[in-house]
Amino acid sequence: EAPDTAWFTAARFGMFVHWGLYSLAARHEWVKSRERLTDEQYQVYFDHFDPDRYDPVQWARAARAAGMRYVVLTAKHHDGFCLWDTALTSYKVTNTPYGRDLVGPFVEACRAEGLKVGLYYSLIDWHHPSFPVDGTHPQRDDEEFKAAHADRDIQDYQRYLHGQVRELLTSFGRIDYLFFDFSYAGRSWWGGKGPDDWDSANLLKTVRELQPHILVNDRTGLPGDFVTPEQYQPSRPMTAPDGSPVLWEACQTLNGSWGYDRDNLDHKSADLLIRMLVDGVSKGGNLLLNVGPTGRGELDPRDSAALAEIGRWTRTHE
Ligand code: FUL
Repeated sequence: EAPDTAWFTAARFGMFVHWGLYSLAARHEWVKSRERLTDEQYQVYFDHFDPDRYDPVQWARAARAAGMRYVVLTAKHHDGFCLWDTALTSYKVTNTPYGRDLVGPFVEACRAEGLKVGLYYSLIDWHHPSFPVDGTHPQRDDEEFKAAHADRDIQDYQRYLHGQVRELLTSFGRIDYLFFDFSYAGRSWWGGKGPDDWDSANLLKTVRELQPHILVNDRTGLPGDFVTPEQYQPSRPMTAPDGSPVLWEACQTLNGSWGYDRDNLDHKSADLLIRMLVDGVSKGGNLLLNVGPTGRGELDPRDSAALAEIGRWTRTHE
């Protein structure tokens, strides 16, 4: 069995969901890094994580009604918080007041709506004790912290990340798509990590053994099944370094932030979003449009309104 690209090309339009502890802070998913928050300072979001309005069926229906054919959820973002009941850390949803797995119900809801299922997994991790204090790390300016943590062993972290990816691909049935984040073109732009640090070659091998049909992106630092231009629309069909065509998917925010950003009013209009979708498809690409649900698990009404308006257009033109 080979990677299944047919559905991806036919799908054209998917929903990205950035959701985690940072949704409670409500001011960008990089808040821990941007504001140099310590684990102790960030802990308040963990202690209050109780998304009483989480309804993945509603997310999946909103995606489908917009004309989307797949959904990609951040199982773990850069802050390291895990949305499933991983055996490899206690920094997970089942230890918050909410106390239950979030990924399983998400996967089921997508399947029930006939949507393909994608997961996002951050290769960088601002919570794991063995992840080196790199240029993205919240404590990067804290000389005392850096000195105390200078001996962090990325090999140890590597085992953790490989184990977690194995869990994600063996606990929830068929997963159609994986979005790793991030090293681009061999190196990450901050901190200089690349495929050797993640042991990306073996990571990809494991992924393909566990789910041979799966599509994997290009941000392990090694080529994957598709490339991921971020917050820009390519001006022509994308190609590999040798000039051959590649599958591509532009990921786009609604307002510049991926995580729920309460006071951000810089929303793209539905008209613009539809033009971006059409423009991308005309160049052979997909659009992965992001929503940032609130800390309580609801879609932001501004996001829902944009999706509903796009849906009116897609239904007219299907
Ligand atoms: C980036 C991340 O740093 C952002 O937070 C977001 O997840 C985006 C899709 O990828 O590299």
